[in-house]
Amino acid sequence: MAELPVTEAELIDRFGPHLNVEPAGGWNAGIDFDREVETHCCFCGQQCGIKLKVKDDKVVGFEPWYDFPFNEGKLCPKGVKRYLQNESPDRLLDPMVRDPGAPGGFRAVSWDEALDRTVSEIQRIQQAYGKDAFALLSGVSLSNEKSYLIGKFARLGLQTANLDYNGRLCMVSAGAAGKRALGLDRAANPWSDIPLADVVMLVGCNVAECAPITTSYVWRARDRGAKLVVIDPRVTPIARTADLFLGVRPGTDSAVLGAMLHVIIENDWVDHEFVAAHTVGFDEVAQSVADHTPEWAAKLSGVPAERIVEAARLWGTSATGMLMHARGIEHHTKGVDNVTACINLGLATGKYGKPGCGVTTITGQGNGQGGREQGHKCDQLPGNRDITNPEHRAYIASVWQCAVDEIPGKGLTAQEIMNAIHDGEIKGLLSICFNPLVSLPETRFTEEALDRLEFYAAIDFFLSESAQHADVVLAGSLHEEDEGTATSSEGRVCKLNAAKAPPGNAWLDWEIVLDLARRLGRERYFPFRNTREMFDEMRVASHGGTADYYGITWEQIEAQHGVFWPCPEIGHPGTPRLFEGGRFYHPDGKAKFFPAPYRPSAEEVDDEYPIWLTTGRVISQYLSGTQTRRIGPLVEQYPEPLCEMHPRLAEQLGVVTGDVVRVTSRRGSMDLPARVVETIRPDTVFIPYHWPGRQAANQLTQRALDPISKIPEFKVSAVRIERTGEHREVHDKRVTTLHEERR
Ligand SMILES: Nc1nc2c(c(=O)[nH]1)N[C@H]1C(S)=C(S)[C@@H](COP(=O)(O)OP(=O)(O)OC[C@H]3O[C@@H](n4cnc5c(=O)[nH]c(N)nc54)[C@H](O)[C@@H]3O)O[C@H]1N2
Ligand SMILES: Nc1nc2c(c(=O)[nH]1)N[C@H]1C(S)=C(S)[C@@H](COP(=O)(O)OP(=O)(O)OC[C@H]3O[C@@H](n4cnc5c(=O)[nH]c(N)nc54)[C@H](O)[C@@H]3O)O[C@H]1N2
Ligand code: SF4
Ligand SMILES: [Mo]
Repeated sequence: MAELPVTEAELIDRFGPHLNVEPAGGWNAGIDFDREVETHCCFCGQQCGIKLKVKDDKVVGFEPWYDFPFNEGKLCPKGVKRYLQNESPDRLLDPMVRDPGAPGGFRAVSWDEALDRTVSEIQRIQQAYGKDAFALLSGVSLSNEKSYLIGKFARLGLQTANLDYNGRLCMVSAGAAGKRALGLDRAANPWSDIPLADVVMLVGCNVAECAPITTSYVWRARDRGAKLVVIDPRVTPIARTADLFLGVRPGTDSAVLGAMLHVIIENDWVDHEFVAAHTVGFDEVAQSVADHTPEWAAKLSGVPAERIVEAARLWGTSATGMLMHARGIEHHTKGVDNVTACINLGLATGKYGKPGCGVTTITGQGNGQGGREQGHKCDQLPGNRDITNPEHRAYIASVWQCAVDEIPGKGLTAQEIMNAIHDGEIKGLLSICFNPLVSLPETRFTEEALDRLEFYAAIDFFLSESAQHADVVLAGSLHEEDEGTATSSEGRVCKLNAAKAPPGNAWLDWEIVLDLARRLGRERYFPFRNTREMFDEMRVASHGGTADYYGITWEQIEAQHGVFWPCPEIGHPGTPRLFEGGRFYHPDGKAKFFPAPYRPSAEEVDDEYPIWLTTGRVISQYLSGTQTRRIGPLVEQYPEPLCEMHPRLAEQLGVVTGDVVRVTSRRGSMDLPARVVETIRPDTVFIPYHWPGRQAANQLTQRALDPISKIPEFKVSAVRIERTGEHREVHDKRVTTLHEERR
């Protein structure tokens, strides 16, 4: 392979997250602080342990927390710089109401005015149009306790069915497939299993940039001689060190994964004993891939048939193996099928419930795992219970001490809520920890919808792009200002500790929610005085559900450096590895195969829109960027979106790095500089999505949803690209690093 640019992520990939190298004089050199607080990173689902240094009720720095076993002091650039968001001049210090006459369009008001206004609008809208005409959109950067509180607040405070969360854009395909096949939705393994695998297969996950600490686990496996297989349209940093790379065309994974199963069956690499003892439905799945030959899959996916056969051989013949996937295969109208195809590979070869064996999603947001278990979703009650199941409803009603029929039924999912707002069926919205204007597909549609709301209130600590469309903005709390728990990608429940109090007139998020409940006259359901009391009720509410937290105490979490759920009794040590002994979580103890044959994506390329677009992330920016676009050193590293394209496509278009191109889909168009790289398929371009407005990748994406999980198809759009004639220096540290390297 040709010499490739050296990126920050690649450095991490080569040397391990290297920022735990203690500077001369020690971490504390030059930083004056009063105390250190052991807590976790506010960003991704790795939930790295970190110590925050505090001086005069301000977070002034950090120090690696070497004793926390998951990351052993390692941090990625976002973790290192997170403390800088604390003193941002943009921090909201007061509640605000829209006032076109005021500078910035908002005027600071008292909490009484902001909350009374919000409650009177909720009541007006619900009286005029029905309870469900007021919706709540939430997010899983929130702790388990807040997720639990929001779920209960929607059902018993607002009394609306229409509650959903930003994990709908993230984890739901994996969750639905896991629950359906295995009876439980959690990573199958602790990460300490990765180094025990003989083959590590990474499918649609940019580990080095999006789950950076996972890199060191993969490398430890490789140091033991494990083979690394990567399936991705881009040669991501970790893929550059792979033994086998399958450069799949976006949207064709189920063809490739199905063909791998076809090869495994053809060569009889199936673990018949495991399949017979612990699964049902294998024959139907075998039938469904009978025509998925490697040659057929090669035509669709552009991956040479030999590589598909080789990947199948590595997976099918090695004694141990871990398959890890993320949004690359989940952000599709067949996201659930893609995950199911991965699970089928694991079940067919008996790679579950043993050291170094498992098929596992890598969660995204900080509490992407815990937040999807505590009754935060439109179809769910705490403990990952089903809101339509009468027994589950009765149990939760007993915990909440309400009548069963006080709990509303299943509501709309996040994108469906936005569609209903656009249609005028939902008239009011409260959002917390969600920036839909940047993160939902088809930006123009979302903006139209937000402007049609009769009333919109947002709880945030920054005036996000969505909050700019709100009538009332409620100044909430940063991660480091509250305590609670969050559950990492591994399924490890971690303890978050408060480092400081919210500044100015900002409140803790949960104080805002409790006050709204009180003003709505529903305080009898919300007697909580602190986070601990919410945690304790949540434990009981989760008891007997598949996501059982009952036995977990804060003290045990701190003593053990995290507890893996399920943990059904006090004194139980937790469950790091799931499915041991081939025991799955369906009533019969067996896993279920489901057919997942290939079907096309919602949109195909044609003469007018001949190029595939896929979207995703870069290491230094986080999600809709509200936080990381306010942290100088991270902005400097990757200040604006760039359109990654292969030299062959660039040549066809007559484009070099820095030339501004116009990328147009059936939804809209955007202008942005090209970045020419050899690390992407020539028929595909990649745009990171962390920016708003005219820089938003979601101007181009579509609202097509997976029929089961209702996740949008962020990973496949058809576009055309033209030069605009403009050229700009692109300020991408990675490109600069390349020049410096070559000098
Ligand atoms: N730096 C950073 N880290 C993050 C985040 C962040 O915003 N920034 N966000 C966090 C969150 S919430 C999430 S969900 C995770 C996401 O983590 P990932 O899923 O790893 O990240 P993405 O960039 O969305 O997509 C991953 C890869 O999928 C590939 N891909 C695109 N289309 C396809 C396809 O059709 N098939 C296959 N096989 N691959 C495809 C892309 O090329 C990309 O390399 O990251 C978490 N960590
Ligand atoms: N095109 C494209 N679009 C995508 C994706 C993609 O790959 N491509 N990925 C999707 C994925 S996986 C995800 S997870 C979504 C994420 O999409 P969002 O959830 O909309 O993104 P965030 O940036 O996390 O927005 C959260 C908002 O909550 C605020 N916030 C953060 N923490 C807290 C807190 O503790 N309390 C309060 N009150 N507010 C808080 C932040 O300031 C921010 O304004 O985007 C999705 N959109
Ligand atoms: S963003 Fe993720 S990998 Fe980076 S330090 Fe935070 S938790 Fe760790
Ligand atoms: Mo995500």
